Amino acid sequence: MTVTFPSELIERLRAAQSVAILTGAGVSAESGMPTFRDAQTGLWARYDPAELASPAAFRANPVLVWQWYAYRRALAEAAAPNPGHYALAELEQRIPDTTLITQNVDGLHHRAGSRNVVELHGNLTRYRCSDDGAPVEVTIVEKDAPPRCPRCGGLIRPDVVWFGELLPQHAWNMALAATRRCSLFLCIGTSGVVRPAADLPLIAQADGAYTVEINLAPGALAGQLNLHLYGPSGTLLPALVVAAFGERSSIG
Ligand code: BJW
Repeated sequence: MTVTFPSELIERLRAAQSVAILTGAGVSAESGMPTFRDAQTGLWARYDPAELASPAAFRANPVLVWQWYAYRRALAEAAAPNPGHYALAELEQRIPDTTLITQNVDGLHHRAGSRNVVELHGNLTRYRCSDDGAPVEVTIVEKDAPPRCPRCGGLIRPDVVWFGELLPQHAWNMALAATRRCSLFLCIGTSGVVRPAADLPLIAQADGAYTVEINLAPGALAGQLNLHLYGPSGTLLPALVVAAFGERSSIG
């Protein structure tokens, strides 16, 4: 598929010394990972993801929330990065000061070869104690119910950020610093409704960066950034890298 991009975007990408990228669930949709605002399927069809991703949900029904994360971890392990993930890894090769800020917890950016990844909402494969907050090593993931913390007996939970919880301070600081120093900010596959991540493109824009949204369809950010490109990120991102830098190297 041939895609034509505005020449201003191509020129800014070629000239950029520093790029910040925010990704959301949409970038992994073409790897078969369900997004948050899509209806879930199968066993999980009757649950709203936004209601499972909260400390209150875990307190009320730790078994249910644990099983949901075990299911999503298995999905992520079976999934492969898609051409959108690989194109972003390629972009980092072309522009070394590229920071990939992701809200995703599936690890697919790392698996595609991106190195400078800031995980704002944690990672599905790490765990911590829900009582004392300390990291816990879980080698065999029990699918049915959360194990107990070997130190204090508290329930173990995934090391992800739920609604009402603070983002990891270091990750947030890294994301903010990259946002403030970039000349180009790409916002990809996110509904742009969950804060504080959704504030980042607007902060970049206020600081003078050229801001671009890539999404399947218009959403909360529509009309707010410098440029909006609508289409699947698995098609648009590889096409953008080729348009700016020529044929891709052998990443992926
Ligand atoms: C494609 C595509 C394709 C599909 N190609 N595109 C100010 C006002 C009101 C509320 C708040 C506020 N500030 C903070 C809050 C509260 C809350 C919040 O933002 N609520 C809003 C819903 C209103 N924020 C928080 O609680 C945050 N903490 C915080 O602010 O702490 C301070 C505080 C504490 C106490 C009180 C108040 C403040 C924490 C947020 C944590 C979010 N956690 C989750 C779960 C992570 C773990 C897990 O994965 O299970 O993060 S919720 C969920 O949403 C997940 C996602 O990372 C995040 C964003 O979702 P995302 O990625 O945008 O996915 P979707 O599904 O929404 O969108 C997919 C998009 O892709 C769509 O646009 C599609 O079109 C597109 N797409 N296919 C391109 N092929």
